Amino acid sequence: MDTDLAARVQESDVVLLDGGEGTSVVVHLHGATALSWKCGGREILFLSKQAVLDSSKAIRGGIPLVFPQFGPWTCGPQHGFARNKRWSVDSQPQMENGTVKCSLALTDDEDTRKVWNYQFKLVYTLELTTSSLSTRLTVHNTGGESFTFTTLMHSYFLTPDISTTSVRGLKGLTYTDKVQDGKDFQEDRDDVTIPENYDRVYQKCPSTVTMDCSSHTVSVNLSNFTDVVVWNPWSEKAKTMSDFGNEEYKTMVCVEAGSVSSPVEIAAGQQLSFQQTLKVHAKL
Ligand code: TA6
Repeated sequence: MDTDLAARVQESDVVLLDGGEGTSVVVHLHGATALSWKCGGREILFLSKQAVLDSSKAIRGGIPLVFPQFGPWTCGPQHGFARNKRWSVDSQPQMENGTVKCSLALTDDEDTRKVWNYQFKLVYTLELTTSSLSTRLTVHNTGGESFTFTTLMHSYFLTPDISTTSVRGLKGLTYTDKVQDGKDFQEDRDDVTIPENYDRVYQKCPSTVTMDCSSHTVSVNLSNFTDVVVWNPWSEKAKTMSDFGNEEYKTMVCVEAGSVSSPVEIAAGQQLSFQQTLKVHAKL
């Protein structure tokens, strides 16, 4: 783990997946939030220098997990409780045929049932190879009645410069623009550049979208997710976030795999899995 990251966390709060050859992932048990993903020595995830890592609030960066509610929530803070709870290690990191696997779990407790009275178990599995990271969330309805939820992997990607960064694979999709009063629009660009505050929910997404920046690309392959959120707070909103530097919008973009545009129903006893597979392609 980077020495500067090691200095910001308690060893007992994090799990390290070490793939060797400059490949690793550091996951914080608070929210099962991946803080860092190094691929061939390159850091792929953005983590704010002002992110709070003492488990007192959701982590600003990495891959926060959103469950059971994406966006504003009448039962509690937006984006639900999963990113603000302490997860347990379900299976320790293990290398198998060149892939490091690890899983974390979260089950309902009196705090969650107080705000959202359903029984569940979430199992979050990370699989790391020399060029990819897969993150899979399996939702188990362990109660006696069905419930609905929305879920998302709120991935923050590092970029050398937002002005030379784009997202590909969104052309032709309908998106809900939260910056324009939630109105729907059609994307007509092959390369979606981000010149200002973007907060868009692209719906019925193809299996793969790609974040393209000057040094590398990250392809995001969706499995069972239906939507992709593209978010950058830009300068004005950056100033309103205490755990985000005023200039940090220039070196990050969120490309978030989710099922958020319509609620997902899960029957009693059923389990549903949602996965993103992230692949890095360095530019020569
Ligand atoms: O995913 C985009 C978004 O929903 C934005 O609207 C913005 O609120 C962002 O999430 C961050 O939310 P947070 O609660 O982590 O500050």
